[in-house]
Amino acid sequence: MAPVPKFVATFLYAFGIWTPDSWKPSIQPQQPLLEDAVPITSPGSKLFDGAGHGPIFQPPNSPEIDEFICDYTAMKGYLPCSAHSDRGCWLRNPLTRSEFTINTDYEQTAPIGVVRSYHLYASEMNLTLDGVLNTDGQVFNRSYPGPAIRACWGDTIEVTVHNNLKNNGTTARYQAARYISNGELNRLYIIRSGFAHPYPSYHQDGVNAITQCAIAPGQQLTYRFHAIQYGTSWYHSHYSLQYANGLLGPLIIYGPMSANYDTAKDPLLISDWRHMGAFRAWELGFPNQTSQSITIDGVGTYNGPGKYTTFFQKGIRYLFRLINTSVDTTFIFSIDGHWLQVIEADFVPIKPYGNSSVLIGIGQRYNIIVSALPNVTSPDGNYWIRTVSASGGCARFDNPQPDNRTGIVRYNPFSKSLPSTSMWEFATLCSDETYSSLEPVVPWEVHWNGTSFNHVFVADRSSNTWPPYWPNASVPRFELADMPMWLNYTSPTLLNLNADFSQQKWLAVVETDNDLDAWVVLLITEQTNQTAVGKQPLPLAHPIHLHGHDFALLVQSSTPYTTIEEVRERMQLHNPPRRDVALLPLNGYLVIAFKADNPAAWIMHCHIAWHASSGLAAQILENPKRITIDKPVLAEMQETCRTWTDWWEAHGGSKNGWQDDSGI
Ligand SMILES: [Cu+2]
Repeated sequence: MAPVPKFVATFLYAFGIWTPDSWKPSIQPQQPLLEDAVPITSPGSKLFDGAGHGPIFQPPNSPEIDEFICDYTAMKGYLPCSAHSDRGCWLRNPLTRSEFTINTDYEQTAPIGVVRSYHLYASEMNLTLDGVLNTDGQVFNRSYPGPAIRACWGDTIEVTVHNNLKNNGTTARYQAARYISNGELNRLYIIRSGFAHPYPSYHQDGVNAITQCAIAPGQQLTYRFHAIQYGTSWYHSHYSLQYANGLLGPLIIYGPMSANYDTAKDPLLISDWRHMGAFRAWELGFPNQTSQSITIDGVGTYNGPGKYTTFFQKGIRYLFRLINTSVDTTFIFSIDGHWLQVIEADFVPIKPYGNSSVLIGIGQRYNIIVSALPNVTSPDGNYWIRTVSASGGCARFDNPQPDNRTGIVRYNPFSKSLPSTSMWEFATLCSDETYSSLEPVVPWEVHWNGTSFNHVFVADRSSNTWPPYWPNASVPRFELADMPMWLNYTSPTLLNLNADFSQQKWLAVVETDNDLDAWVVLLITEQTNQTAVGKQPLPLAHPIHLHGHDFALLVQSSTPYTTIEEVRERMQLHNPPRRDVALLPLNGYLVIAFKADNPAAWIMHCHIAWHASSGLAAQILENPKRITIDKPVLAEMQETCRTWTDWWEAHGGSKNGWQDDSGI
């Protein structure tokens, strides 16, 4: 596929129209490097007249063959300042010396961008990602992965999700259209006093039964949010197990980086993959909830080395965006003979550190820079890219175990041979990157002197058989809050702020007496009390994901929780690592903290999809008294609920009780 000619891209961009051809550049070897970012000036174009307004330019960290542009028309007097020798700079006003850089506190200020509109169409599709047919695929825009949603730092993103799903592929009896909601967008806005934002966003998180009702089949819903953070993420359906079937895609916000690179690769979505749809596997029970293959960027090979290929030119520094979109697998990414420089964890730029590999939990993202200067010689110039499954229960593949050689770096674009390189030696333990390595560029100082946690969550296996999952008997029940979570699809939390939540133990109300600077501190621990009645341990590492906030990781302990005094001795308050997914270590605990400055209902869940379905999740209802729902927003929410409830009742939802799982 040829690159989209510039005038076409401009047309698409200017009218907010998006087509599949505009986002998926083909891989072509030996591309010329991008220059340092300079404004595009094209005298014939009104959009690009270059006079009297701020800069329009191609972001330096978009992929090599690309026509995507950042439009900072409103940033009068500013120039782009990203350069090969200074990727930390983004925009600078030479007269006022005001600038937006890697050191800018993005939670206080962001550049003014433009509104970008995307449309996602969910539908069924047969998928043959690894050479084996899966007839239960569910995708956005007839593609796996779905289209990249892209924007520049400070843009407003509008995503309209159209639910064209016809059936869900569970069983013939239960074949029914299901709704799609669009999660994982929440980290892109934080509502703060004194910080301008064009739209209220507390209802834009896209979690069914928490921030909205479902989007019924045939319906659509538009999400709007403000990209005050930048970096690498993904979007996915948050309805039950839908993302396991393919409803996901990358989400990239262009901005500065904490180390220098020359050019960027496409985002790499790394995932486990199954030949059977997730709803079918769920119904068949635990033995069937396994994976068969590994895909990179949607490409894999069942029982053999993968086909993903990328090309290097010697001496060039490449930016990679790694995203683990798995259902059940923690991956360790490496490239034979190449050292990695890690520069961003989730949405948080960090001080660069080097490693031979990087461990990526489910839902986590890392930006890395790879210099094309291998430290071992490969005669044919080919090197394996590897995605090794972490050990200790952090992956569950059928035999034959998938090949960890899932991609190839080629220095010679004409070579067709397979690499003969050896893997770096590294540990495969299922534990996050070293705590002290993840040092954010923009620091947080956490102030906490409490004598108790705001809430304590214990991850365990429960003997509860309520709430009613379908099929009721055969699925395990996990819990974070003394009861497996179960969400009512027709009644989202945000429309029930005054309800009595006492029976919903998975919902934690956090109130800070209107002090938006107060820190909320949560303990999340594995169940290690063998005598707890009705509880059993869940001895695995769990990737715990919080919506609505980056959290400071005050303690990440691989030894069991003892006392709060021990926590106070161990916790790091000065610029701790922060992110939005952290591995709860096997038999250990996490202490996380965030400022209660984003009042809304946020979900916190294990990102192993089977575990979330089994109820290993909780809701944080943050300062509910500060949540005011504007009339138009309320009307839209109620309309979404009305169309969903109509559809749900018409298809016997409440009567048949065919909600498969926790709801997420
Ligand atoms: Cu889990």
